[in-house]
Amino acid sequence: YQGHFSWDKYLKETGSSAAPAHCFRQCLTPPVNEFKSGMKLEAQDPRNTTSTCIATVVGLTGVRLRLRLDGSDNKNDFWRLVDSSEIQPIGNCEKNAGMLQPPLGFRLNASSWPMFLLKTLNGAEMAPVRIFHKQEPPAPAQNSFKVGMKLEAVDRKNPHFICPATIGEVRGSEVLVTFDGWRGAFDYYCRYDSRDIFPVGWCALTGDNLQPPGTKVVLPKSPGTPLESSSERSSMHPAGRGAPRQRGRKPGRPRGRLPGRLPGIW
Ligand code: MLY
Repeated sequence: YQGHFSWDKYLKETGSSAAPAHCFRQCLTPPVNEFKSGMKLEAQDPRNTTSTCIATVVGLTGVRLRLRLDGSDNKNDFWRLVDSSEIQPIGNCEKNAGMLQPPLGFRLNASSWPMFLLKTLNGAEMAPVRIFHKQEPPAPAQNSFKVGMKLEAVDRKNPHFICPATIGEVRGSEVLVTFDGWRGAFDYYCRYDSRDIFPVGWCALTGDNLQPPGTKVVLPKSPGTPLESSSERSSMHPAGRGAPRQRGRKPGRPRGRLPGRLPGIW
């Protein structure tokens, strides 16, 4: 559902063009999403990326999963593409001689983690191996983005939103993603091969809800009126510089002593 927003019209009105699909680390046809709410899987803890945790699918939007780490609260949900390398079937961590960790901010005492893990997995609906995608699409060989190109991008401050955006700057392997109509407050730098940026038309293909551009900038009423470009907007409003990171980054929690292997789960 795209409301009344039409990329075709918008590209014409703004005299701009879409970043070609080969610029992105995304499949040309979006991956199939066979996940269901309630399924459990393994995921890297976004706040402590060396930790592999148990996560539950608490929602689905297009080809993204809304995930919540078991033992965490409901304030730190995160979103992953179904073909993300940061999600794996349950059992994968152990197979690679790793240990499942409690999430950052585990709501119980660290010593109760082994029992919590047993209980959370007991009788759980585990996402079947076959619905995971073997591999993430490969990164394009180089950064081919150009300033002014349009795209669809995750709003990292409100990651359930995907919004129309413009490349505001290209520097080395990074690009500045500026959100149309939002005066720079949500802008961020990311690598050109970030999984948070998509070609124009992506949401229409996945059934995701593309937000309309913001209204913080007056759009020209008649065609031909020069439109202030997003890149100019963001350089006038440097508030979005130095992309704000995930909130609540705390030093790593001390790891409780955990058994090398939990018998009888897999
Ligand atoms: N109501 C919030 C959400 C803004 C979302 C902006 N995105 C779509 C670029 C606010 O105004 O802060």
